Amino acid sequence: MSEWYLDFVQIGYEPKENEMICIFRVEPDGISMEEAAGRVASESSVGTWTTLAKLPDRIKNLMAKVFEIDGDVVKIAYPLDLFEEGNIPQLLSSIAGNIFGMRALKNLRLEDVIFPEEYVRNFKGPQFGIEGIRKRLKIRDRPLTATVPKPKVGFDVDEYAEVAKEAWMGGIDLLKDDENLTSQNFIRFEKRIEKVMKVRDKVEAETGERKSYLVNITSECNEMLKRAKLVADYGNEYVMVDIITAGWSALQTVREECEDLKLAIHAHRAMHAAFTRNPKHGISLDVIVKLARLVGVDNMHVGTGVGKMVGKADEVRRLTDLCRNDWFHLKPVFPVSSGGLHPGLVPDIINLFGVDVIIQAGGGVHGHPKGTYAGAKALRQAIDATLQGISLEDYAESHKELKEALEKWGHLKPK
Ligand code: CAP
Ligand code: MG
Repeated sequence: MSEWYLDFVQIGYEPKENEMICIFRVEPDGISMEEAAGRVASESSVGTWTTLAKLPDRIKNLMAKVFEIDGDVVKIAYPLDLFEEGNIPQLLSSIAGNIFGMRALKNLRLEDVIFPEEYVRNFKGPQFGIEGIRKRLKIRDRPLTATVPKPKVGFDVDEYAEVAKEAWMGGIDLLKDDENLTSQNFIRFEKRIEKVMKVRDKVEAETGERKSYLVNITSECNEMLKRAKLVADYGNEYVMVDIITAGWSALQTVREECEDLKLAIHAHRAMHAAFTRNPKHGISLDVIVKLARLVGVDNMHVGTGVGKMVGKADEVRRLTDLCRNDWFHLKPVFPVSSGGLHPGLVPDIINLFGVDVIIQAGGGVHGHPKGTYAGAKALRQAIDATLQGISLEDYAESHKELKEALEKWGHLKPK
């Protein structure tokens, strides 16, 4: 076995302040942990499978260094010159590329990346941040509410606009397209946004409350830019992007465009579980959330801890902290809690997140026995009760929509 990989192992090395640190979970396949760790460091920086006839000293300075091995956890320091400023695809091609396919490993998971300020400052980050969103929507001191019309796809434009009206009139702040609703032949994007924005204007006039539309522009990149411009023309505040299926390059391009268009970005993470949920192999959501905040999304799905999707409370708490903590110049991201939520789970969500959260309920609004309008009212009533420290049951005595929601779902934690 060539000794080459062990050249990338320097246990006890002190990373420089401006080096990037990756934390991996490594499961070797028939080789030592040191050898496996060295191969990860080599393949993700300058090396390949064998020693090379030439390795100029200058390039030696670009070698990644394994500096800590603790059980199956390996820490690797990367010289910053390995990475092009502001280029997420290139970053991932390095620290999350070939290494996942090496036969020398049974499993590999990228658990975390510690970005030095010198790298972070190449990114704009969120355009608005939590404060900026609250200011734009004139909503203070309470969670924002969102709903996705359900069935998730199938309505035509008129039906969809009707659901939007019912939801917004019932008190929902943000109407959200589902992740797989874009511009199907029965609900073309241009027609949908024209109709929904007319409804938005009417409902704002009637309720005096700000309403906004998380409109899904996910598509080929140039088409996304076209759709974003149309969204801005209608005076909407947001676009929504399925950031994993659309891809990091597209997200960076959309972020640039949204700076000029003054549009906030709602990030849906559909497909993340293809590589995040296996604890032995893949990439953690911690890394995904950090990348999304670097690029500059304003809202990010982080799970519920009690709903239908995987993701326990401690993970949700950790991801929420990554959205909202102090991170150099970057504004905080609004965490979105979604997936099997309904009024009966609102106390759990507010207990987990506090008020700086967007609570999305699709089925939990449109599945209300009395329909969307009542479902929206029930969600807002559950939030009001919780913020006043009143139990849902007590509050339901004088709020029939909440009572009806509790009769159907109680405090059910759906699968
Ligand atoms: C929720 C949802 C969201 C999930 C995504 C859905 O609908 O619209 O896409 O929350 O999962 O399609 O399932 P319900 P996550 O409110 O009806 O469950 O937020 O974990 O990324
Ligand atoms: Mg959805």
